[in-house]
Amino acid sequence: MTVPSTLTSYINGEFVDREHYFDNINPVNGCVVSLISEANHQMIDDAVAAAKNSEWARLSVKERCVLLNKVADVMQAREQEFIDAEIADTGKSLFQVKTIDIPRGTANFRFFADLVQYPANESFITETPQGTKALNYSVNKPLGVVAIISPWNLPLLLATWKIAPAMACGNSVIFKPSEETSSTAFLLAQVMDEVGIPKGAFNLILGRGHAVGDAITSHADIDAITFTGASATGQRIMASAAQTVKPISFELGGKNSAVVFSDVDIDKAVAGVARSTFTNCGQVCLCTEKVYVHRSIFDEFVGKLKQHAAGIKIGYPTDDDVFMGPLVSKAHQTKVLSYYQLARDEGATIEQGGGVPKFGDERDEGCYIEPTVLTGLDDHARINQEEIFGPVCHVSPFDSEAEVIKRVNDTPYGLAASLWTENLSRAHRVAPQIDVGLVWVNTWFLRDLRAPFGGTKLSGVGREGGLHSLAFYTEPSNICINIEE
Ligand code: 6OD
Repeated sequence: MTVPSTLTSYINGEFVDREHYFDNINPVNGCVVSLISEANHQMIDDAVAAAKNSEWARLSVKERCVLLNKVADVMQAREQEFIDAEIADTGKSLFQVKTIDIPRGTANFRFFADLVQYPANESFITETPQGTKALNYSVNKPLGVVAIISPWNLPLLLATWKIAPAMACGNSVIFKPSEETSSTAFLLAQVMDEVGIPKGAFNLILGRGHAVGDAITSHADIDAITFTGASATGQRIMASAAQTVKPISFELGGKNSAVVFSDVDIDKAVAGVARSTFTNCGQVCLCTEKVYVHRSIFDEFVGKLKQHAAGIKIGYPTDDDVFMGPLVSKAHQTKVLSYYQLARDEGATIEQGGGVPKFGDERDEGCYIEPTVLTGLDDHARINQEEIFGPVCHVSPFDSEAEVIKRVNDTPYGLAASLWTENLSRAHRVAPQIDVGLVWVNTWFLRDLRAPFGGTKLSGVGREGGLHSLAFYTEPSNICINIEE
């Protein structure tokens, strides 16, 4: 496995090592993978100034798209390095990195480089009551300098989901990845450099939130902020953005439900709910944490879900058939374990898991955790209200459609839900009544990059995806021309 040993920021087309380092830890065994050179405020000012002055916005759309497609080509050519780096930072399984994280990284660039070339501008022929005629048309201009702050759970996927449309629209970016996962961000900066992206168009700032995050989000010359991460951080960024009334786009936390109706094929539904709960160790904002199962099939469903969880292979991310590696960090392992303890304290039945697996080797120093299935709590238990972000779900019985809709919506979050039913009318009837940004029926995390993505309530502000992304990353300016003789 080859992973860069020192990670630095990339500002105005140069890699900048401030020689002030913190450790990047491998969650498999707690060892240091690399050193991260932390940026300072001067470097942020330099990056923002470079972004403002970059020639990127002055390139034609076609020129920008050719370059962004080249970024995707080089990422693909260096796929193995991206795979190794993502695994070293996160411990996620090779299968997942190869099938989800890295392919979506390149797909994001290709998709937005294509999409941005086709939308028409709005135009109207206007006739006033007095008989004056005018042509109104709008031009969609880049916002300027966009700050992109991305999380550690799907590092390359979620960063490029924002970097690609922002740059395709002609913005320069200041990209701050999570301090837990800087390796693929650093590789991406190398790719931008290799491809010859104009200086200042892409700037990478590495460092911890307290050291660099606040200085970026409060910077007066940043024109917009897009962020994926915890709701509490989103609230802080929103307050900071309010000072200069910056546009924001936020994908925040979730407390997502799966609803299993009595008409399902139970084995298929168990497999689907398990995938939605345990993928990436539950560290996807879309993962299921609450499962509602019709009372008539509740016992059978719980029995099969327990069996499924018990059979999940946990181990080294690159070993064959491993589905779950470790959680991302010790701090996160401590947090998820505190919820396992809280479940006990609140009186839950631990149907499966609830602890830390023992390996008898270096992995015991890592951040592993057991996939866990809980039952027995009511909807207002903290376990059923707070986002845990681990491989755990609580399963409850329900009796009627109206009841379950009410219970699913009884949360401060509104990101995603999945419905499991063979009854098409029921699916159409129930889905729009769930107060979330995304409802999947008989599937989960099946993505079309054109579809609106985002959440309601504490789960976010705005939508990205397809034309929604282009709308966020541009500012329409209307031009009204009098066409009277
Ligand atoms: O698939 C995507 O585009 C996306 N934004 C996924 C978000 C997952 C959050 O953890």
